[in-house]
Amino acid sequence: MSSADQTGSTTTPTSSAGGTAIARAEVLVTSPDRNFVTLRLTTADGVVGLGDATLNGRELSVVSYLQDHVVPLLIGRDAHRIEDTWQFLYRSAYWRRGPVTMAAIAAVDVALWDIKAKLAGMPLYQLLGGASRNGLLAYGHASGRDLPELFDSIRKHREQGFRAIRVQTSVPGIDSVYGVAAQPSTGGRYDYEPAQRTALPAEEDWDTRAYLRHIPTVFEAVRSEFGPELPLLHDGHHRMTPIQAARLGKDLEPYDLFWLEDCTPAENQEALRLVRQHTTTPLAIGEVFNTVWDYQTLVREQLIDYVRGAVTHTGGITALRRIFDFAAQYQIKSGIHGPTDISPVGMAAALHLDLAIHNFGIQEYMQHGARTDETFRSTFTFVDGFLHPGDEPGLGVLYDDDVAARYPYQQAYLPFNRLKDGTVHDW
Ligand code: KDG
Ligand code: MG
Repeated sequence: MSSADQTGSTTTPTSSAGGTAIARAEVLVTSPDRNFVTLRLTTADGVVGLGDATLNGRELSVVSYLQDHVVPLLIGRDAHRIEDTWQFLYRSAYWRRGPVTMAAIAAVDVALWDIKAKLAGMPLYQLLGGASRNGLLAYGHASGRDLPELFDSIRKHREQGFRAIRVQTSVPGIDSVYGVAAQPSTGGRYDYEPAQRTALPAEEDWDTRAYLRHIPTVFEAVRSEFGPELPLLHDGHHRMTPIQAARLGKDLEPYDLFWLEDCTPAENQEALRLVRQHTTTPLAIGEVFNTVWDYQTLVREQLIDYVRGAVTHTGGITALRRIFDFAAQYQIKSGIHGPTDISPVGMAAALHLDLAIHNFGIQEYMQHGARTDETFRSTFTFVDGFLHPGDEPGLGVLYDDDVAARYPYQQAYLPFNRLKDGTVHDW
């Protein structure tokens, strides 16, 4: 798919901006290892800003939202007016929230922060208050179809430097389970499966009772093999009812998890009251959320311990920063979503924000493939288990149009689940 682009000027209240007026806005689509949508804004003076607008499995909806409804509003606006632009895009649409809208707003917001930091000649984290730490503890994804494969994968992650590890395994009696690498030859690294490049979504199967029986035995084995120190995480991927989640949290308490993620489909925030009453296992939620309102009860009632929002899906740095500041008043920390469907642009934005906020918890780091890294050339580093966004002015990411053009968009879907009797279940 070719890029969409709009140049020229329209009359806006901010069109007297001169050199910092947005002169060009391009929506770029590429699929090096998976689909990515990127917004590139260029000012009249030629300063370029990038924002990630990738919504896994629904990429072209955000392309259309940006291209048809947002880009025409941007031309001529002063790139410096980040807050005003955010409020304008959020409020003037009348229709609020939702993943498509908020991914589009996020892309504009991050591209404007990139431009502002480049104009200031500083890495973005400096504009957000400067570094609050030296590096960002990152967790990687280990998985295995059985314990030997899982142990091997955990060892490989530790060799790569990871000091915190997410553990996902197959469950006896279930053919294909979220988070488990299909091929152990990849080192047990779970990667590209979430958006399969197929014309229809892949069907997987699920059995919560079998899962609840199996997972505590896995953590018992991992703890006895790797000892008590290693921070371990687990993703329930929205599959449990509140009472099932409460049971899993309780059963996992002896293994001292860093967090249990997405134990229930948390659009029902009140469900977490029940989970919380029963377990001290720390809870992390929010990768599918897109505004502060999704966290209102969860934060105010201290029903979670980590906010999992992504810069890309939560309206950008401007909005996610506010969620973290709100959460900080309740001793809730950050755990920004960082799978491979967040592009290197979205990842860089996350790292700048992580470095600046006080209530940083941990950063998910799934590692992109070589083709993605060649398309998006980034300055962020991963050394000895810690990420750092680097010190280039702006975000520190360059988009290579020539490389991107080699990888056209491909239809891709996330899988879905059916229970044994054929009922559709949360994936
Ligand atoms: O797009 C869906 C993926 O980002 C999601 O399945 C990954 O749950 C995920 C995680 O924790 O990284
Ligand atoms: Mg998750």
